[in-house]
Amino acid sequence: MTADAPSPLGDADLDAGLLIRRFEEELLRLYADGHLAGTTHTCLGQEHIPVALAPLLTGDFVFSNHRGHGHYLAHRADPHGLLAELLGRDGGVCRGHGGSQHLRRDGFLSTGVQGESLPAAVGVGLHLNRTGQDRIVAAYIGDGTWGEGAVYEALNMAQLWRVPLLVVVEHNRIAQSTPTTAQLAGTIAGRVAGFGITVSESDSLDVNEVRAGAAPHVARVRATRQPHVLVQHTVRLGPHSKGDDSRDADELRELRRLDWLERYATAYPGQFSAADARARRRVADVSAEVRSRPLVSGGVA
Ligand SMILES: Cc1ncc(C[n+]2csc(CCOP(=O)(O)OP(=O)(O)O)c2C)c(N)n1
Repeated sequence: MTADAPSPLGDADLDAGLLIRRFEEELLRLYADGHLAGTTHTCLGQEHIPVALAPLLTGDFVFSNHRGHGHYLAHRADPHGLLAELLGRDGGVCRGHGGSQHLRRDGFLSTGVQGESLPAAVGVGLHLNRTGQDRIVAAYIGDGTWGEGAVYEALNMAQLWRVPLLVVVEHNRIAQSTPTTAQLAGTIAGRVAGFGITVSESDSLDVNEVRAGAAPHVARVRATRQPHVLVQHTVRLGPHSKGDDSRDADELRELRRLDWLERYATAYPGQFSAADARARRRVADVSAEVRSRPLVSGGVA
């Protein structure tokens, strides 16, 4: 991963990335002020991945994980529904039953149980094949989730049954507080190859490059109905959930230097500041409007 100048983005991509960033910063404020109960895992620094992939996966199934707000916002563009879900207000994606980690809407499903999504995604892919659809299933998982046996069982069947499954690995080199180097023998690519599944790997933090790199693989999964694993290296800028970052100050400083949005702001200040003003206004409006809604039963005032 490098801190090179990013390539120019269209406003839609920049708006999508900034919506995720400012939305999650608002969540941290709401948590600190006592409006948000439970926990929340932010994807600060990783927003470029779903922003890059969303246009390639319109109409497809998307499975997400515990760090799923950015996935939902990029793929379903519904900040009101998400915030209402998180705050237990009227109009939440799952009427407040799912919270941060368990969303279900229009083919978007998330689970906070590591590895749980892949067997379900294989089942969905099998159904899509049997019903003659050309839709595919994408599932975002972290590098730490390669410690779950269900991942391997699912990959095995996905390859045997020729399931149109795209596994997107957001490889941020840490699982909660455990560095990946301390828990993963070999490589993810090597493990995937053991199933005869194709794998591609990128360490680009540039939306255009990530999209261009992924596009042929997504098209091949769709056309051949065979799985593919896309390993996307990235940086987790925030703590695992809140206040639980085990990394030292030097490492965090180095990671912040790679922040794709900060580098974009430096490279394209005019476009960035206009888009940022839009995103901040939008998030402020969403937050005020959703917080004015009635609580569903069990919500936190
Ligand atoms: C089966 C299971 N075990 C443990 C946890 C607790 N947990 C939540 S996230 C996480 C680490 C996940 O790391 P990784 O897959 O690398 O994703 P990241 O958090 O880095 O995005 C753990 C241990 C869980 N959610 N599910």
